Amino acid sequence: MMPTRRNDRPVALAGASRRVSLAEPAVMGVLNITPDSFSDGGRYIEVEAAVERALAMVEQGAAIVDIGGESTRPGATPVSSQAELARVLPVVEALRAESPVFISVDTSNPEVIRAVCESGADMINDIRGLSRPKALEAVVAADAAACVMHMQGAPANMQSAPVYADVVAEIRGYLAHRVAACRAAGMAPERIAVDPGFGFGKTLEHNLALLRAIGELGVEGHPVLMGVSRKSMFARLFGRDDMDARINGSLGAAFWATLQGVGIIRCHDVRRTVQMVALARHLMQG
Ligand code: 9MG
Repeated sequence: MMPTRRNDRPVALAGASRRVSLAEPAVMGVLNITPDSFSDGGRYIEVEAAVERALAMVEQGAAIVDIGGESTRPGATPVSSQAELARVLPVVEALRAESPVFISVDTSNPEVIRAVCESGADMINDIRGLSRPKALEAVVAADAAACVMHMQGAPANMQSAPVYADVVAEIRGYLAHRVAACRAAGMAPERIAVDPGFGFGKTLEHNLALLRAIGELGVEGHPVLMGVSRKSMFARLFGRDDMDARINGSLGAAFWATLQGVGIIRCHDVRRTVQMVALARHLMQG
């Protein structure tokens, strides 16, 4: 498969019963339902508060809400499928009852995939690229959309010593390989997005190389999802670990990603990111 050329993102990402337009980058708001999540700090444990937060992100311009019940930060310990389901399922059900927003669930577990799709989730965002047994089959059976992400190692150890001969080529190859597996399993092309997995088994230099190349990192016909929001790469880059450094870096990356034709931007700061996308789009049109 040919690498995606700059700015040739597809027109939409489709789930079983809903589509997200990619005429401009779709902003995906992060909703962590984890006690140890690095940004929300477990504040949205209660279902009502989680739904309220999701609706606020939609009001701010999020086209997709990404709900996660297991922390994926470096060093995080895994939780059981039951615990993950108990966190995310009530939120998916309650949000679906309140809103037609495109709902994504960040999970790798087939049991969770089946249950959330039955309850109205449109997309599975899998940091493990649908590599767990039965995960891909569960997505196909639900006719859901999916984002397949690259990760070297696992969250518990991924940042210990990541090594690549050519990070851009290797990740492009991995994404093409996972897209081919999804297509072979029966997924329609308009259901599949790809993600290089910033910070998942990557040093700062790897992340910067990927960000630089993001316009040519995808697989033809499939949108690229970028997730750099508030990541430690910006604390390292700027030599200071505070929220300003992390947010400023994230917004600069969102601006760059828009110029480079990225399809979906995953973020915590929805309003600010929407504004970055709008500015970049205005400049591109002018
Ligand atoms: C769940 N999650 C955390 N970071 C992520 C990223 O960069 N991409 C995707 N797809 N998911 C992420």
